[in-house]
Amino acid sequence: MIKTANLLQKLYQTLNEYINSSSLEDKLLERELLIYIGGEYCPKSEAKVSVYDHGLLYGDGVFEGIRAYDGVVFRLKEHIDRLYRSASVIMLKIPLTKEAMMKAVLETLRRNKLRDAYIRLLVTRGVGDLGLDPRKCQNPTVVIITDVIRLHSGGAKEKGIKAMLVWVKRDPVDATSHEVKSLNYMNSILAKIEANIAGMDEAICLDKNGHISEGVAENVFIVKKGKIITPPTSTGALVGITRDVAMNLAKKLNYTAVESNITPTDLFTADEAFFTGTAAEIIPVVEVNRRVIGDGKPGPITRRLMQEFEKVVRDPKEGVLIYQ
Ligand code: PXG
Repeated sequence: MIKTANLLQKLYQTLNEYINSSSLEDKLLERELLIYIGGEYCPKSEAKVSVYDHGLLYGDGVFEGIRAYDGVVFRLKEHIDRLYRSASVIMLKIPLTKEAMMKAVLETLRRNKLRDAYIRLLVTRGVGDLGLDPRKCQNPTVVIITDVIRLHSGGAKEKGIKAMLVWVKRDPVDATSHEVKSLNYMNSILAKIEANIAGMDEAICLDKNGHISEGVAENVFIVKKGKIITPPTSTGALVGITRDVAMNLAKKLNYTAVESNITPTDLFTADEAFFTGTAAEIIPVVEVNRRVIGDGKPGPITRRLMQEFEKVVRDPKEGVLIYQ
């Protein structure tokens, strides 16, 4: 009897310890997320698209990666605008108005009771036949995934990361340009594989003229003599929303921030370097192809921008509130 009571008490204690130690993120994951697919909200395990969908067969579609911070979807309007711009370039007619799309994103977040989230919004060409002719696809598929955000591990923000210029050239602007945020990410994946096998944290791609273009899912910045520089989108880089935020913050803090071509030598000899992106936020780059950038630590201007960025992403004026 006493033995059982002791055992029960021990069990209760262990359970309590587990509940207290598991992060909010883990707890959230214990219930099944709902995914929006074509107007329906499906449990994650049932959320499926056809194997005849040209998004799967050909990477034919567009997407956005968006984040919500403390109940504010940061720059939602800008992400929606970019999604529709990308769709218009590939002549994909999204079957929702921008307003309806925005509402669907917010509703998906609410149904999942999320305040801090990573949102993946995608529109594929839809179901067609096995040929690639997009005219066969009459109904584009809209998918909205809202999930908990997994943060970078290993102190990347504090220590900075190591990047590598790789042999994979950024797709040029007269090809499958990353100016369009399409579902075709093979260019980035090839670059990422090179960084992975070299044991580096991230890859940087050059354009076909040898200028720095961008990372696999991040824009690149350097700081030289107090001036902040990022490559123009003519190098094939995405018109990054975080890139735009960083440029605006830099100007607000009275730094000179310009778009200009960057050579590998410019990057190797920069005082500071950093990446920007929705998932990466602002992340210092302290080494490129084993050349140490500055003193090998996140630089003062990068750190200043990171501090301001932390504030701006939570500002309700910079996004849309999930819960009114
Ligand atoms: N360049 C490319 C090629 C990208 O895909 C960025 C730059 C940064 O853009 P934003 O607008 O996010 O500042 C991206 C971002 C992820 C992820 O999980 C992000 C992207 C694509 C795939 C995954 O962060 N796009």
